[in-house]
Amino acid sequence: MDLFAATPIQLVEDAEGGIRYWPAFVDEGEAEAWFQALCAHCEWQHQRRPMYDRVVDVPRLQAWYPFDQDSHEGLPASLPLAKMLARVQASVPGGYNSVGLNLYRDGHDSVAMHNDKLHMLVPGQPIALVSLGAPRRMNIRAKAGGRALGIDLEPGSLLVMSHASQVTHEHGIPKTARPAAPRMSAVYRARPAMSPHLQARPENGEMRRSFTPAQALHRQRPASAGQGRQEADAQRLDAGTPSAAPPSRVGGQ
Ligand SMILES: O=C(O)CCC(=O)C(=O)O
Ligand SMILES: [Mn+2]
Repeated sequence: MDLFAATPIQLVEDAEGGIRYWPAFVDEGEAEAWFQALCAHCEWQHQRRPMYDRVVDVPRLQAWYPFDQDSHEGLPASLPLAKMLARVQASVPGGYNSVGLNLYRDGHDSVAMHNDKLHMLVPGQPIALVSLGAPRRMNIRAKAGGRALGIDLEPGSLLVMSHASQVTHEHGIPKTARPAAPRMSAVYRARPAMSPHLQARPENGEMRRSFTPAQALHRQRPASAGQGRQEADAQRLDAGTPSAAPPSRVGGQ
């Protein structure tokens, strides 16, 4: 194994490993192959969420694959997700049973500052985030206050956040005015066992649209600004997947 990849940068400290970053977790060629395969073959969805009196777009595409922790049943053979999981497990062992993917088509796509939803995470288990495609900045901020830490998530990198860090810190990917090529994150989590209706991916009342691979990277904008759909990212509602939590809850996946 590459010694470089074996040494994480410690960004936040806590009793569960804090937040750690491996810049060169996999080599460029492998990262690019994973990115291309996931772009082409994931079942990308564009969510819309009710917000006050309107329905707004979630400003990124998403895909979800719950899977069996032992057999990995649920991870499609056409995707490199099982291989990626094996790499994650070798560095940061965990009880992963779900992977959520985000596709940021350009600098307009984003995820607002949030913590991942605690009721959707097994306590003590890590959250492992593999970045692919173009680099994008993630901001990490202590809820207690202070300046945000900005970290440029490189393709082929791994960011691991402890469960405890979701209580103390928030993270987000801000929009950028700079030209930004597509970027993807694959986020492995340990979800608690829950009733079948909660395992279903979308939130109650949520509207989703599917994308073919060819459409996935082509942003479809409203015909005229002002009349079109509003994006949710100015609010904190866009952060994360579907859950049964009340819509006002700040939450990630
Ligand atoms: O794309 C990323 O790096 C962050 C995604 C995230 O925070 C989430 O899915 O909850
Ligand atoms: Mn998150």
